[in-house]
Amino acid sequence: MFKKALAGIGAGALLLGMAACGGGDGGSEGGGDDGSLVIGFAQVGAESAWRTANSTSIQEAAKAAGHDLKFVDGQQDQEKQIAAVRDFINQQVDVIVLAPVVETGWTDVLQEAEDAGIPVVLADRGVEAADEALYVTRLGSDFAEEGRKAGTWAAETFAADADGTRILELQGTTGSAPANDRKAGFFEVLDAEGLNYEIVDSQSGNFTAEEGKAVMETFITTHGLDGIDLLYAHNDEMGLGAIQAIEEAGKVPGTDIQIIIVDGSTAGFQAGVDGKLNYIVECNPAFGPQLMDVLESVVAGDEVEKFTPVEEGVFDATQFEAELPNRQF
Ligand code: GYE
Repeated sequence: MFKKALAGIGAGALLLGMAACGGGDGGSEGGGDDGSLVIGFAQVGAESAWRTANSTSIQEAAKAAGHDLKFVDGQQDQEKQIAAVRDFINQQVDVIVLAPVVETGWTDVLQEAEDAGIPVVLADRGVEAADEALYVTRLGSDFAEEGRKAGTWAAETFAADADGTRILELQGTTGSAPANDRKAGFFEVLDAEGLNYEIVDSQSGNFTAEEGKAVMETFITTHGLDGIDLLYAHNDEMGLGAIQAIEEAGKVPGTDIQIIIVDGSTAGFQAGVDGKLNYIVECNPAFGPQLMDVLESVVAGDEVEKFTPVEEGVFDATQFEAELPNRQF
């Protein structure tokens, strides 16, 4: 439509118009002629320090790159995220970034974006494999690998535990990619290593401190803590909430029960320095600048990998203190 309106008013103006459309086929793709993009970002929510750091990283990187970022906080609610994506489609943004709260239920809205000619890039979390053709690429963590890292430490730490390792698990948001994959990767390694273990209980704490604490209180009421060897919490907040519940029950977290967390926030590392937990699998939220590169490539029509993992480490008790000052969130 834009090109049509410009037709007949001179080749120079037409070229300018095409540049504004990124040389696309008349859709809204391409960004401004200064290379700036209008980006619609449907974020999960603000449930954790990780999430806040991730939002900040993406907002700052967009600003630094001169892009216009339309940011919507989905409040951990898929319906809100779907509404945000539809709104971005109506606004004809250049590219949509979606951090899907859960893996399923995206087919229709992703199809709508494709029909509108607007590319979708997943940031952080993934969607089910059936929807793979409906997004361009995902930039984020390898959650299964994070689970395997946690499992590797647990299998080594409890290898000599002859009467079996009794495990509690605090899962992330039900149906989310990190909850599904951190669980799968963890138990994959325990099984592969032949650890003798029992899952005493496993419930979702929705990635928040409040729910993590509440679920841990229920675990303690139901099973007690005597004879429980390990708590595997899928993120820092749930682990920190659980630590409070354990202390309130008169036990010593990190000693009476060993604890693994995933993320590695300042508060998580501080708890490690204080001896309250035993292993941290890092999940890196600071991929804003990398995301801007990906978005620019996608809008330019360059080939991009279907998945770009961010780099992440692991830390045990001997490393907590030295690493604490390096934490960015
Ligand atoms: O681990 C957790 C957050 O999707 C990787 O979401 C992210 C997870 C992160 O709530 O703290």
